[in-house]
Amino acid sequence: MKILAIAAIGLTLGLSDLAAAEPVAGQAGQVFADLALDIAQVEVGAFIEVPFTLTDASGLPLTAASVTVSGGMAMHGHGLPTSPVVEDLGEGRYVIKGLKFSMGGDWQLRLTVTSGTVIDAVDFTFAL
Ligand SMILES: [Cu+2]
Repeated sequence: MKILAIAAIGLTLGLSDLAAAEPVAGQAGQVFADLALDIAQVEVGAFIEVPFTLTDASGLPLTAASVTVSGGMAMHGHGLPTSPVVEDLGEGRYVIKGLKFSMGGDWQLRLTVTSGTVIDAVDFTFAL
């Protein structure tokens, strides 16, 4: 019985972890982006790096994609305070560098992804 209880707890934790790391579909449904950290939990004013993976509509890693980062606070009428860049780590893995959110409130972040014939934009909205 003890082992079953532990297994049940493990399953619960596993499911909630999966929910937090749910890939987000692009507007065109061609690209799915999975951020490795919860950007709603980052520190305001701190430079952060955000590793992420890209997969295509078949669930395969989207390699050698060109990715640009944009965003801002629509309610405040301003964009991002910095100009983040994306580095390609290979095998569908990438990292956003130089990203910072300068204040608390509602933010939008967009990854614009181009790879061959694939063009898509993945949007994230969150509050800090
Ligand atoms: Cu603002």
